[in-house]
Amino acid sequence: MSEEVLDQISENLTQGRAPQVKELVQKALDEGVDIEQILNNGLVKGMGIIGEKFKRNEVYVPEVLIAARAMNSGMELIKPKLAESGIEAKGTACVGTVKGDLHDIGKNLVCMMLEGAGYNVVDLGVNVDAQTFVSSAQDHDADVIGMSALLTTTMTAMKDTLDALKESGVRDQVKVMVGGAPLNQSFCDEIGADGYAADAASAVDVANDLIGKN
Ligand code: B1M
Repeated sequence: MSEEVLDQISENLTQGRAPQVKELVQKALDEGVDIEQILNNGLVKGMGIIGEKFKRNEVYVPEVLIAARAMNSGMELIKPKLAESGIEAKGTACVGTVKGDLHDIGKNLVCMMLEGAGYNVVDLGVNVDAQTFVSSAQDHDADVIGMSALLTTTMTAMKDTLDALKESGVRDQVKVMVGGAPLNQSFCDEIGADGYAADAASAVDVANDLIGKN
């Protein structure tokens, strides 16, 4: 029975049906299904399916955004209970678009995917300077810093953050993941970041690899 409702949550999420997802999550809670199961075998599973389809170009940005909205509608019911239950997030990721850059669609997708995969995500927004990345990593005890850039003129700001992390002595305590259309693996290597992800679904794989949570 519980498996059936979990499958329905996952299926409706992939279809982007927010009201149904919310209703089904409430039904599962009423039936006494474990919240970790609702999260992992319902919501996160559905978001994972969408992520894989997005990677294969079987769905596009609008479908992912709609699925993420459905995920959030279920999460509204789960979040307060998660805090009570003491279930730990996979890790904390502070994610932002670098200084001088206002593009946030890709960064938002990365945040949604990470959240969907069980991360506690601190969305720093756009035009984030190096010091803000550093202090938010310290304040939130982040496992991962995620930087996004869409402009060839702003991708260089990523190096400033890496330098600032070193100067503040926290570089060894946090993994740095970078992404955005003008980037590639060799740029990531060149600036000394820990991981590069080509798309939002891969960002989850890269973050998991970086913190050893596969
Ligand atoms: Co801008 N823009 N834009 N723009 N814009 C581009 C990026 C551009 C390629 C367009 C072009 O000329 N063909 C060009 C950059 C050229 C270059 O640098 N080589 C450009 C330019 C020049 C500019 C302005 C300078 C234009 C001007 O004013 N003269 C200006 C700059 C403003 C600024 O940032 N300071 C500007 C402004 C804008 C808008 C405000 C109008 C708007 C942004 C709205 C918003 O984001 N809220 C905008 C848009 C929409 C675009 C395009 C059309 C689309 C970008 C987008 O959202 N893509 C873009 C052209 C294009 O790409 N076709 C363009 C969809 C998104 C899902 O993809 O962001 O790549 P993307 O994210 C992907 C991956 O890259 C990856 O995962 C995502 C999902 O798969 N990813 C990560 C991204 N971040 C990641 C982080 C990770 C991991 C993966 O880990 C942390």
